[in-house]
Amino acid sequence: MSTDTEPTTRVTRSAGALVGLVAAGVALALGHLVSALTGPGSSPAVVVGSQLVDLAPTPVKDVVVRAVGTADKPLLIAAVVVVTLGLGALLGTAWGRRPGLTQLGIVAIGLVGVVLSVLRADLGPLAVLPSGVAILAGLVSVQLLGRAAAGTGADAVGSRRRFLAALGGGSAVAVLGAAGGSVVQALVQAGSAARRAFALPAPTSPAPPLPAGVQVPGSTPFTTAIEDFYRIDITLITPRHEAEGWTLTVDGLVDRPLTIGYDELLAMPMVERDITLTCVSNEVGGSLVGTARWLGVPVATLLERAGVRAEADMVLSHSMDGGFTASTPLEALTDGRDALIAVGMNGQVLPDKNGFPARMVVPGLFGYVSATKWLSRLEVTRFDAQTAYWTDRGWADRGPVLTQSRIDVPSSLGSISPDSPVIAGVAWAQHRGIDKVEIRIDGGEWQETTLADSGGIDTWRQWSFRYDGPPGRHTAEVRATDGTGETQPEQRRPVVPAGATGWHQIQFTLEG
Ligand SMILES: Nc1nc2c(c(=O)[nH]1)N[C@H]1C(S)=C(S)[C@@H](COP(=O)(O)O)O[C@H]1N2
Ligand SMILES: [Mo]
Repeated sequence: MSTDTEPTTRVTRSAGALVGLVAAGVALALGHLVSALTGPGSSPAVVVGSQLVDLAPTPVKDVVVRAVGTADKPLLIAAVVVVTLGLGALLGTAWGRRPGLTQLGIVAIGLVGVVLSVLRADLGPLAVLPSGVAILAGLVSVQLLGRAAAGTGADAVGSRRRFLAALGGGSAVAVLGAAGGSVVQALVQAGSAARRAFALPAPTSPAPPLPAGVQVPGSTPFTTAIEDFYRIDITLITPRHEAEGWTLTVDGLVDRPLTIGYDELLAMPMVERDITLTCVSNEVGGSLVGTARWLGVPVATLLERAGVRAEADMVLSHSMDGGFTASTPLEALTDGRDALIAVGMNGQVLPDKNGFPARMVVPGLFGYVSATKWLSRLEVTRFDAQTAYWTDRGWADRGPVLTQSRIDVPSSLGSISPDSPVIAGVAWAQHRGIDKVEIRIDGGEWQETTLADSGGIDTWRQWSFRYDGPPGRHTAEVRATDGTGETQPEQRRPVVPAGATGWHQIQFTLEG
Protein backbone atom coordinates (compact mmCIF):
# COMPACT_ATOMS: atom_id res chain seq x y z
CA MET A 1 0.00 0.00 0.00
CA SER A 2 2.98 2.32 -0.15
CA THR A 3 2.67 5.12 -2.61
CA ASP A 4 4.74 4.20 -5.65
CA THR A 5 4.70 7.69 -7.09
CA GLU A 6 6.83 9.29 -4.37
CA PRO A 7 10.51 8.50 -4.05
CA THR A 8 10.44 6.88 -0.64
CA THR A 9 13.09 4.98 1.21
CA ARG A 10 12.09 1.54 2.38
CA VAL A 11 11.18 1.44 6.06
CA THR A 12 13.70 -0.63 8.00
CA ARG A 13 12.58 -3.38 10.34
CA SER A 14 13.46 -1.42 13.45
CA ALA A 15 11.70 1.73 12.24
CA GLY A 16 8.74 -0.47 11.35
CA ALA A 17 8.75 -1.96 14.83
CA LEU A 18 8.48 1.53 16.32
CA VAL A 19 5.64 2.32 13.93
CA GLY A 20 3.79 -0.83 14.97
CA LEU A 21 4.43 -0.28 18.66
CA VAL A 22 3.09 3.27 18.68
CA ALA A 23 0.17 2.37 16.43
CA ALA A 24 -0.80 -0.42 18.85
CA GLY A 25 -0.60 2.06 21.72
CA VAL A 26 -2.82 4.54 19.89
CA ALA A 27 -5.30 1.77 19.08
CA LEU A 28 -5.55 0.56 22.69
CA ALA A 29 -5.74 4.09 24.06
CA LEU A 30 -8.47 5.33 21.74
CA GLY A 31 -10.42 2.14 22.35
CA HIS A 32 -10.05 2.82 26.07
CA LEU A 33 -11.22 6.40 25.58
CA VAL A 34 -14.40 5.24 23.82
CA SER A 35 -14.99 2.70 26.60
CA ALA A 36 -15.53 5.64 28.96
CA LEU A 37 -18.89 5.94 27.18
CA THR A 38 -19.69 2.28 26.61
CA GLY A 39 -18.62 0.97 30.02
CA PRO A 40 -15.19 0.21 31.50
CA GLY A 41 -15.66 -3.52 30.87
CA SER A 42 -15.57 -2.89 27.12
CA SER A 43 -12.07 -1.39 27.03
CA PRO A 44 -10.16 -3.64 24.55
CA ALA A 45 -7.48 -4.81 27.02
CA VAL A 46 -10.14 -5.51 29.66
CA VAL A 47 -12.32 -7.52 27.27
CA VAL A 48 -9.38 -9.75 26.35
CA GLY A 49 -8.17 -9.99 29.95
CA SER A 50 -11.63 -11.03 31.16
CA GLN A 51 -11.70 -13.84 28.63
CA LEU A 52 -8.30 -15.04 29.87
CA VAL A 53 -9.67 -15.17 33.40
CA ASP A 54 -12.49 -17.40 32.18
CA LEU A 55 -10.21 -19.67 30.18
CA ALA A 56 -7.43 -20.08 32.73
CA PRO A 57 -7.47 -23.54 34.28
CA THR A 58 -8.23 -23.40 38.00
CA PRO A 59 -4.71 -24.40 39.14
CA VAL A 60 -3.13 -21.66 37.00
CA LYS A 61 -5.55 -19.07 38.39
CA ASP A 62 -4.85 -20.30 41.88
CA VAL A 63 -1.08 -20.00 41.49
CA VAL A 64 -1.28 -16.55 39.93
CA VAL A 65 -3.71 -15.22 42.50
CA ARG A 66 -1.56 -16.53 45.31
CA ALA A 67 1.62 -15.11 43.79
CA VAL A 68 0.36 -11.61 43.18
CA GLY A 69 -2.47 -11.36 45.69
CA THR A 70 -5.13 -8.81 44.89
CA ALA A 71 -2.81 -7.13 42.38
CA ASP A 72 -3.79 -9.88 39.94
CA LYS A 73 -6.40 -7.83 38.12
CA PRO A 74 -4.34 -4.73 37.24
CA LEU A 75 -1.39 -7.03 36.47
CA LEU A 76 -3.42 -9.09 34.02
CA ILE A 77 -4.63 -5.98 32.22
CA ALA A 78 -1.06 -4.66 32.13
CA ALA A 79 0.10 -7.98 30.67
CA VAL A 80 -2.51 -7.81 27.91
CA VAL A 81 -1.38 -4.27 27.08
CA VAL A 82 2.29 -5.27 26.99
CA VAL A 83 1.61 -8.31 24.78
CA THR A 84 -0.51 -6.19 22.43
CA LEU A 85 2.22 -3.56 22.14
CA GLY A 86 4.73 -6.35 21.49
CA LEU A 87 2.55 -7.83 18.76
CA GLY A 88 2.22 -4.35 17.27
CA ALA A 89 6.00 -4.00 17.14
CA LEU A 90 6.35 -7.45 15.60
CA LEU A 91 3.75 -6.72 12.92
CA GLY A 92 5.43 -3.37 12.30
CA THR A 93 8.68 -5.05 11.26
CA ALA A 94 6.86 -6.24 8.13
CA TRP A 95 5.74 -2.74 7.15
CA GLY A 96 8.73 -1.98 4.90
CA ARG A 97 8.20 -5.08 2.71
CA ARG A 98 4.62 -6.12 3.14
CA PRO A 99 2.48 -3.38 4.65
CA GLY A 100 -0.59 -5.46 3.88
CA LEU A 101 0.61 -8.04 6.38
CA THR A 102 0.90 -5.40 9.09
CA GLN A 103 -2.59 -4.13 8.33
CA LEU A 104 -4.03 -7.61 8.30
CA GLY A 105 -2.42 -8.34 11.66
CA ILE A 106 -3.86 -5.18 13.21
CA VAL A 107 -7.32 -6.09 11.98
CA ALA A 108 -6.93 -9.67 13.24
CA ILE A 109 -5.88 -8.58 16.74
CA GLY A 110 -8.66 -6.00 16.87
CA LEU A 111 -11.18 -8.60 15.76
CA VAL A 112 -10.30 -10.67 18.81
CA GLY A 113 -11.57 -7.76 20.92
CA VAL A 114 -14.61 -7.28 18.69
CA VAL A 115 -15.61 -10.93 18.82
CA LEU A 116 -15.07 -11.22 22.58
CA SER A 117 -17.13 -8.10 23.27
CA VAL A 118 -19.96 -9.38 21.07
CA LEU A 119 -19.90 -12.70 22.93
CA ARG A 120 -20.17 -10.90 26.27
CA ALA A 121 -23.91 -10.26 26.22
CA ASP A 122 -23.72 -8.66 29.67
CA LEU A 123 -21.71 -5.72 28.31
CA GLY A 124 -24.49 -4.59 25.99
CA PRO A 125 -24.52 -4.02 22.21
CA LEU A 126 -22.34 -0.88 22.31
CA ALA A 127 -19.46 -2.81 23.87
CA VAL A 128 -18.20 -3.61 20.39
CA LEU A 129 -17.41 0.07 19.72
CA PRO A 130 -14.10 0.39 21.61
CA SER A 131 -12.51 -2.58 19.83
CA GLY A 132 -13.92 -1.36 16.50
CA VAL A 133 -12.46 2.10 17.10
CA ALA A 134 -9.18 0.45 18.09
CA ILE A 135 -8.96 -1.29 14.69
CA LEU A 136 -9.60 1.98 12.83
CA ALA A 137 -7.16 3.89 15.04
CA GLY A 138 -4.53 1.20 14.52
CA LEU A 139 -4.93 1.24 10.72
CA VAL A 140 -4.91 5.03 10.43
CA SER A 141 -1.95 5.52 12.74
CA VAL A 142 0.16 2.78 11.15
CA GLN A 143 -0.50 4.45 7.80
CA LEU A 144 0.48 7.93 9.01
CA LEU A 145 3.49 6.76 11.02
CA GLY A 146 4.59 4.43 8.23
CA ARG A 147 4.51 7.31 5.76
CA ALA A 148 6.60 9.43 8.12
CA ALA A 149 9.06 6.56 8.53
CA ALA A 150 9.49 6.26 4.75
CA GLY A 151 10.02 9.99 4.40
CA THR A 152 11.80 11.25 1.30
CA GLY A 153 15.12 9.79 0.31
CA ALA A 154 16.60 13.22 -0.56
CA ASP A 155 16.64 14.78 2.91
CA ALA A 156 17.75 12.12 5.40
CA VAL A 157 18.09 14.41 8.42
CA GLY A 158 14.77 16.15 7.81
CA SER A 159 12.89 12.94 7.31
CA ARG A 160 14.40 11.45 10.43
CA ARG A 161 13.22 14.45 12.38
CA ARG A 162 9.77 14.14 10.86
CA PHE A 163 9.65 10.47 11.77
CA LEU A 164 10.62 11.14 15.39
CA ALA A 165 8.03 13.92 15.59
CA ALA A 166 5.40 11.56 14.22
CA LEU A 167 6.33 8.90 16.79
CA GLY A 168 6.21 11.52 19.54
CA GLY A 169 2.83 12.74 18.35
CA GLY A 170 1.48 9.21 18.20
CA SER A 171 2.74 8.45 21.69
CA ALA A 172 1.18 11.64 23.00
CA VAL A 173 -2.16 10.68 21.47
CA ALA A 174 -1.86 7.26 23.11
CA VAL A 175 -1.00 8.62 26.55
CA LEU A 176 -3.64 11.37 26.44
CA GLY A 177 -6.28 8.96 25.13
CA ALA A 178 -5.58 6.41 27.84
CA ALA A 179 -5.46 9.03 30.59
CA GLY A 180 -8.57 10.77 29.26
CA GLY A 181 -10.49 7.50 29.22
CA SER A 182 -9.51 6.77 32.80
CA VAL A 183 -10.40 10.26 33.99
CA VAL A 184 -13.84 10.14 32.38
CA GLN A 185 -14.42 6.70 33.89
CA ALA A 186 -13.45 7.98 37.34
CA LEU A 187 -15.88 10.91 36.95
CA VAL A 188 -18.71 8.58 35.93
CA GLN A 189 -17.86 6.42 38.93
CA ALA A 190 -17.90 9.38 41.31
CA GLY A 191 -21.26 10.46 39.89
CA SER A 192 -22.82 7.07 40.50
CA ALA A 193 -21.30 6.93 44.00
CA ALA A 194 -23.01 10.24 44.78
CA ARG A 195 -26.34 8.86 43.58
CA ARG A 196 -25.88 5.96 46.05
CA ALA A 197 -25.75 8.18 49.09
CA PHE A 198 -29.42 7.58 49.98
CA ALA A 199 -30.82 6.11 53.16
CA LEU A 200 -31.94 2.49 53.14
CA PRO A 201 -35.18 1.57 54.91
CA ALA A 202 -34.94 0.62 58.57
CA PRO A 203 -34.97 -3.13 59.22
CA THR A 204 -38.24 -4.67 60.39
CA SER A 205 -36.02 -7.19 62.18
CA PRO A 206 -32.89 -5.38 63.46
CA ALA A 207 -29.69 -7.27 64.25
CA PRO A 208 -29.50 -8.40 67.86
CA PRO A 209 -27.09 -6.03 69.62
CA LEU A 210 -23.52 -7.32 69.68
CA PRO A 211 -22.15 -7.83 73.21
CA ALA A 212 -19.17 -5.52 73.84
CA GLY A 213 -17.26 -8.68 74.70
CA VAL A 214 -17.22 -9.97 71.10
CA GLN A 215 -14.05 -7.94 70.63
CA VAL A 216 -10.70 -8.95 72.10
CA PRO A 217 -8.94 -5.60 72.64
CA GLY A 218 -6.07 -5.17 70.20
CA SER A 219 -7.14 -8.02 67.93
CA THR A 220 -8.78 -8.03 64.49
CA PRO A 221 -11.93 -5.85 64.39
CA PHE A 222 -15.03 -8.00 64.90
CA THR A 223 -16.89 -6.11 62.18
CA THR A 224 -14.79 -5.75 59.06
CA ALA A 225 -14.75 -2.26 57.54
CA ILE A 226 -16.01 -2.15 53.95
CA GLU A 227 -12.62 -1.03 52.60
CA ASP A 228 -10.91 -3.91 54.43
CA PHE A 229 -13.47 -6.51 53.39
CA TYR A 230 -11.88 -9.07 51.10
CA ARG A 231 -13.03 -9.00 47.51
CA ILE A 232 -13.21 -12.04 45.27
CA ASP A 233 -14.88 -12.18 41.90
CA ILE A 234 -14.22 -13.02 38.28
CA THR A 235 -14.66 -9.47 36.99
CA LEU A 236 -11.55 -7.52 36.03
CA ILE A 237 -12.93 -4.13 36.92
CA THR A 238 -15.65 -3.35 39.42
CA PRO A 239 -19.00 -3.61 37.64
CA ARG A 240 -21.17 -0.56 37.95
CA HIS A 241 -24.91 -1.06 37.76
CA GLU A 242 -27.62 1.45 38.44
CA ALA A 243 -30.60 0.70 40.66
CA GLU A 244 -32.80 2.32 38.06
CA GLY A 245 -33.83 -0.32 35.56
CA TRP A 246 -32.36 -3.14 37.66
CA THR A 247 -34.65 -6.13 38.12
CA LEU A 248 -34.53 -9.40 39.95
CA THR A 249 -36.36 -12.34 38.40
CA VAL A 250 -37.42 -15.52 40.17
CA ASP A 251 -38.26 -18.26 37.69
CA GLY A 252 -37.61 -21.89 36.80
CA LEU A 253 -39.42 -24.53 38.82
CA VAL A 254 -41.95 -22.11 40.31
CA ASP A 255 -45.72 -21.68 40.00
CA ARG A 256 -45.67 -17.88 39.69
CA PRO A 257 -42.51 -16.48 38.08
CA LEU A 258 -41.92 -12.90 39.17
CA THR A 259 -39.76 -9.90 38.42
CA ILE A 260 -39.30 -7.02 40.85
CA GLY A 261 -37.41 -3.73 40.73
CA TYR A 262 -35.15 -2.09 43.31
CA ASP A 263 -37.91 -0.01 44.94
CA GLU A 264 -40.15 -3.05 45.26
CA LEU A 265 -37.32 -4.97 46.90
CA LEU A 266 -36.66 -2.12 49.35
CA ALA A 267 -40.38 -2.02 50.21
CA MET A 268 -40.31 -5.62 51.46
CA PRO A 269 -39.70 -6.45 55.14
CA MET A 270 -35.98 -6.15 55.81
CA VAL A 271 -33.78 -8.22 58.07
CA GLU A 272 -30.46 -7.03 59.48
CA ARG A 273 -27.87 -9.59 60.64
CA ASP A 274 -24.18 -9.94 61.42
CA ILE A 275 -22.86 -12.67 59.16
CA THR A 276 -19.32 -13.84 58.41
CA LEU A 277 -18.56 -14.52 54.76
CA THR A 278 -15.75 -16.86 53.70
CA CYS A 279 -14.11 -17.78 50.42
CA VAL A 280 -13.38 -21.41 49.60
CA SER A 281 -9.98 -20.23 48.31
CA ASN A 282 -8.94 -19.08 51.76
CA GLU A 283 -5.70 -20.78 52.78
CA VAL A 284 -5.20 -21.93 56.36
CA GLY A 285 -4.42 -18.68 58.18
CA GLY A 286 -5.63 -16.62 55.22
CA SER A 287 -7.60 -13.42 55.10
CA LEU A 288 -10.41 -14.22 52.63
CA VAL A 289 -12.97 -13.96 55.41
CA GLY A 290 -14.82 -11.03 56.90
CA THR A 291 -17.83 -10.10 58.99
CA ALA A 292 -20.36 -7.44 58.09
CA ARG A 293 -23.77 -6.28 59.22
CA TRP A 294 -25.96 -7.09 56.24
CA LEU A 295 -29.39 -5.63 55.53
CA GLY A 296 -31.65 -7.46 53.13
CA VAL A 297 -34.77 -9.37 52.25
CA PRO A 298 -34.88 -13.06 53.18
CA VAL A 299 -34.47 -15.14 50.02
CA ALA A 300 -37.32 -17.30 51.34
CA THR A 301 -39.74 -14.35 51.08
CA LEU A 302 -39.26 -14.21 47.32
CA LEU A 303 -39.24 -17.98 46.90
CA GLU A 304 -42.55 -18.21 48.78
CA ARG A 305 -44.08 -15.56 46.58
CA ALA A 306 -43.01 -17.45 43.47
CA GLY A 307 -44.18 -20.82 44.81
CA VAL A 308 -41.30 -23.31 44.55
CA ARG A 309 -42.30 -26.69 43.08
CA ALA A 310 -41.72 -29.86 45.05
CA GLU A 311 -39.13 -31.32 42.65
CA ALA A 312 -36.69 -28.39 43.03
CA ASP A 313 -33.56 -28.82 45.17
CA MET A 314 -31.31 -25.94 44.07
CA VAL A 315 -31.39 -22.25 43.28
CA LEU A 316 -29.01 -21.10 40.57
CA SER A 317 -28.37 -17.42 41.20
CA HIS A 318 -27.21 -15.42 38.19
CA SER A 319 -25.05 -12.34 38.16
CA MET A 320 -25.35 -9.54 35.64
CA ASP A 321 -21.66 -9.96 34.93
CA GLY A 322 -19.56 -12.34 32.93
CA GLY A 323 -21.63 -15.45 33.43
CA PHE A 324 -21.05 -15.96 37.16
CA THR A 325 -23.60 -18.29 38.72
CA ALA A 326 -23.83 -20.02 42.09
CA SER A 327 -25.71 -23.21 42.90
CA THR A 328 -27.20 -23.01 46.37
CA PRO A 329 -28.99 -25.96 47.98
CA LEU A 330 -32.66 -24.96 48.26
CA GLU A 331 -32.64 -26.20 51.83
CA ALA A 332 -30.13 -23.57 52.95
CA LEU A 333 -32.49 -20.90 51.62
CA THR A 334 -35.63 -22.22 53.25
CA ASP A 335 -34.56 -23.83 56.55
CA GLY A 336 -34.99 -20.65 58.55
CA ARG A 337 -31.40 -19.42 58.53
CA ASP A 338 -30.81 -15.81 57.53
CA ALA A 339 -30.18 -16.30 53.83
CA LEU A 340 -30.52 -12.77 52.47
CA ILE A 341 -30.76 -10.76 49.32
CA ALA A 342 -28.62 -8.01 50.77
CA VAL A 343 -28.86 -4.35 49.77
CA GLY A 344 -26.94 -2.88 52.70
CA MET A 345 -23.58 -3.53 54.34
CA ASN A 346 -22.40 -2.01 57.64
CA GLY A 347 -25.14 0.62 57.55
CA GLN A 348 -24.41 1.75 54.01
CA VAL A 349 -25.86 1.08 50.59
CA LEU A 350 -24.07 -2.00 49.25
CA PRO A 351 -20.85 -0.82 47.55
CA ASP A 352 -20.27 -1.60 43.87
CA LYS A 353 -17.39 -3.97 44.70
CA ASN A 354 -19.62 -6.00 47.01
CA GLY A 355 -22.49 -6.34 44.56
CA PHE A 356 -24.70 -3.25 44.16
CA PRO A 357 -27.67 -3.20 43.70
CA ALA A 358 -28.16 -6.56 45.45
CA ARG A 359 -26.24 -9.70 46.36
CA MET A 360 -26.90 -12.95 48.20
CA VAL A 361 -25.47 -13.85 51.59
CA VAL A 362 -26.10 -17.32 53.00
CA PRO A 363 -24.70 -18.18 56.44
CA GLY A 364 -22.74 -21.43 56.49
CA LEU A 365 -21.91 -21.68 52.78
CA PHE A 366 -18.77 -20.58 50.96
CA GLY A 367 -19.22 -17.54 48.73
CA TYR A 368 -18.80 -19.43 45.47
CA VAL A 369 -22.01 -21.43 46.04
CA SER A 370 -24.10 -18.73 47.63
CA ALA A 371 -22.97 -15.11 47.63
CA THR A 372 -23.76 -13.95 44.08
CA LYS A 373 -23.05 -10.25 43.66
CA TRP A 374 -24.76 -7.99 41.09
CA LEU A 375 -27.66 -10.41 41.36
CA SER A 376 -30.19 -10.54 38.52
CA ARG A 377 -31.99 -13.86 38.64
CA LEU A 378 -32.86 -16.72 40.95
CA GLU A 379 -33.47 -19.75 38.79
CA VAL A 380 -35.15 -22.48 40.80
CA THR A 381 -33.86 -25.79 39.46
CA ARG A 382 -32.23 -29.10 40.37
CA PHE A 383 -28.63 -30.16 40.99
CA ASP A 384 -29.05 -32.90 38.36
CA ALA A 385 -30.17 -30.34 35.76
CA GLN A 386 -27.78 -27.39 36.17
CA THR A 387 -24.25 -26.57 37.25
CA ALA A 388 -22.62 -23.29 38.26
CA TYR A 389 -19.54 -21.23 37.31
CA TRP A 390 -17.05 -22.75 39.76
CA THR A 391 -18.60 -26.20 39.96
CA ASP A 392 -18.02 -26.36 36.19
CA ARG A 393 -14.35 -25.69 36.96
CA GLY A 394 -13.71 -28.52 39.35
CA TRP A 395 -14.93 -27.18 42.68
CA ALA A 396 -17.30 -29.18 44.87
CA ASP A 397 -20.99 -28.78 44.08
CA ARG A 398 -21.92 -28.32 47.75
CA GLY A 399 -19.85 -25.76 49.61
CA PRO A 400 -20.44 -25.87 53.36
CA VAL A 401 -18.02 -23.65 55.26
CA LEU A 402 -15.31 -25.67 57.03
CA THR A 403 -14.38 -24.92 60.64
CA GLN A 404 -11.29 -22.73 60.71
CA SER A 405 -9.23 -20.85 63.26
CA ARG A 406 -6.54 -18.25 62.83
CA ILE A 407 -3.87 -16.61 64.99
CA ASP A 408 -3.90 -12.85 64.39
CA VAL A 409 -1.86 -11.54 67.35
CA PRO A 410 1.07 -11.64 67.17
CA SER A 411 1.49 -11.74 63.41
CA SER A 412 3.59 -14.53 61.98
CA LEU A 413 7.23 -14.06 63.09
CA GLY A 414 6.04 -11.19 65.30
CA SER A 415 6.54 -10.78 69.00
CA ILE A 416 4.62 -10.21 72.21
CA SER A 417 5.83 -8.37 75.26
CA PRO A 418 6.02 -9.81 78.79
CA ASP A 419 3.75 -6.99 80.09
CA SER A 420 0.90 -8.33 78.01
CA PRO A 421 1.82 -11.76 76.63
CA VAL A 422 -1.49 -12.26 74.83
CA ILE A 423 -2.03 -14.44 71.79
CA ALA A 424 -5.37 -13.88 70.07
CA GLY A 425 -7.31 -14.62 66.93
CA VAL A 426 -10.59 -15.65 65.35
CA ALA A 427 -12.35 -18.92 64.59
CA TRP A 428 -15.38 -19.53 62.42
CA ALA A 429 -17.84 -22.29 61.58
CA GLN A 430 -20.81 -20.33 60.28
CA HIS A 431 -24.23 -21.66 61.21
CA ARG A 432 -22.70 -24.22 63.57
CA GLY A 433 -20.95 -21.78 65.88
CA ILE A 434 -17.64 -22.08 67.74
CA ASP A 435 -17.65 -23.95 71.06
CA LYS A 436 -13.95 -24.22 71.82
CA VAL A 437 -10.59 -22.96 70.57
CA GLU A 438 -7.41 -24.65 71.74
CA ILE A 439 -3.79 -23.62 71.41
CA ARG A 440 -0.60 -25.65 71.49
CA ILE A 441 2.77 -24.04 72.15
CA ASP A 442 5.94 -25.69 70.84
CA GLY A 443 4.03 -28.90 70.11
CA GLY A 444 3.06 -29.37 73.78
CA GLU A 445 -0.34 -30.08 75.34
CA TRP A 446 -3.48 -28.52 73.85
CA GLN A 447 -4.79 -25.82 76.17
CA GLU A 448 -8.16 -24.11 76.03
CA THR A 449 -8.17 -20.45 75.11
CA THR A 450 -10.62 -17.90 76.47
CA LEU A 451 -13.51 -17.41 74.07
CA ALA A 452 -14.79 -13.89 73.54
CA ASP A 453 -18.56 -13.35 73.64
CA SER A 454 -20.46 -14.86 70.76
CA GLY A 455 -22.02 -12.72 68.05
CA GLY A 456 -24.25 -15.66 67.10
CA ILE A 457 -23.59 -18.93 65.29
CA ASP A 458 -23.31 -17.17 61.93
CA THR A 459 -20.33 -15.00 62.85
CA TRP A 460 -16.75 -15.70 63.66
CA ARG A 461 -15.70 -15.75 67.29
CA GLN A 462 -12.63 -14.21 68.84
CA TRP A 463 -10.37 -15.97 71.34
CA SER A 464 -7.36 -15.05 73.44
CA PHE A 465 -4.69 -16.82 75.47
CA ARG A 466 -2.20 -15.55 78.00
CA TYR A 467 1.19 -17.16 77.50
CA ASP A 468 3.39 -17.16 80.55
CA GLY A 469 6.18 -19.29 79.13
CA PRO A 470 9.88 -18.55 78.87
CA PRO A 471 11.09 -15.68 76.67
CA GLY A 472 12.43 -16.59 73.25
CA ARG A 473 11.27 -18.13 70.00
CA HIS A 474 8.15 -20.34 70.05
CA THR A 475 5.59 -21.88 67.74
CA ALA A 476 1.86 -21.69 68.32
CA GLU A 477 -0.83 -23.80 66.68
CA VAL A 478 -4.55 -23.36 66.97
CA ARG A 479 -7.61 -25.53 66.39
CA ALA A 480 -11.32 -24.95 66.85
CA THR A 481 -14.29 -27.13 67.73
CA ASP A 482 -17.65 -26.21 66.24
CA GLY A 483 -21.10 -26.24 67.82
CA THR A 484 -21.66 -29.84 66.78
CA GLY A 485 -18.59 -30.97 68.76
CA GLU A 486 -16.46 -31.56 65.68
CA THR A 487 -12.79 -30.46 65.91
CA GLN A 488 -10.84 -29.16 62.94
CA PRO A 489 -8.73 -31.93 61.41
CA GLU A 490 -4.94 -31.65 61.43
CA GLN A 491 -4.64 -32.99 57.90
CA ARG A 492 -3.53 -30.36 55.41
CA ARG A 493 -5.74 -30.25 52.36
CA PRO A 494 -5.50 -27.69 49.53
CA VAL A 495 -8.30 -25.21 48.84
CA VAL A 496 -9.43 -27.10 45.72
CA PRO A 497 -12.06 -28.58 45.55
CA ALA A 498 -13.88 -27.99 48.85
CA GLY A 499 -11.77 -25.71 51.04
CA ALA A 500 -8.47 -25.98 52.93
CA THR A 501 -8.08 -27.95 56.13
CA GLY A 502 -5.29 -28.05 58.69
CA TRP A 503 -4.19 -26.06 61.72
CA HIS A 504 -2.83 -22.56 61.50
CA GLN A 505 0.66 -22.31 62.92
CA ILE A 506 2.93 -19.32 63.52
CA GLN A 507 6.33 -18.66 64.97
CA PHE A 508 6.63 -15.82 67.43
CA THR A 509 8.97 -14.35 70.00
CA LEU A 510 8.13 -13.69 73.61
CA GLU A 511 10.35 -10.75 74.50
CA GLY A 512 12.48 -11.10 77.60
N1 LIG B 1 -21.13 -11.92 40.43
C1 LIG B 1 -20.25 -12.56 41.20
N2 LIG B 1 -20.56 -12.84 42.47
C2 LIG B 1 -19.68 -13.48 43.27
C3 LIG B 1 -18.43 -13.89 42.78
C4 LIG B 1 -18.12 -13.60 41.42
O1 LIG B 1 -17.05 -13.93 40.90
N3 LIG B 1 -19.06 -12.91 40.67
N4 LIG B 1 -17.55 -14.55 43.60
C5 LIG B 1 -18.10 -15.22 44.77
C6 LIG B 1 -17.07 -15.61 45.71
S1 LIG B 1 -16.06 -16.89 45.23
C7 LIG B 1 -16.98 -15.07 46.96
S2 LIG B 1 -15.94 -15.72 48.10
C8 LIG B 1 -17.79 -13.90 47.34
C9 LIG B 1 -16.93 -12.74 47.80
O2 LIG B 1 -17.72 -11.64 48.13
P1 LIG B 1 -17.04 -10.24 48.42
O3 LIG B 1 -16.21 -9.88 47.23
O4 LIG B 1 -18.14 -9.29 48.69
O5 LIG B 1 -16.16 -10.45 49.64
O6 LIG B 1 -18.57 -13.41 46.26
C10 LIG B 1 -19.17 -14.42 45.47
N5 LIG B 1 -20.04 -13.76 44.55
MO1 LIG C 1 -14.85 -17.46 46.96
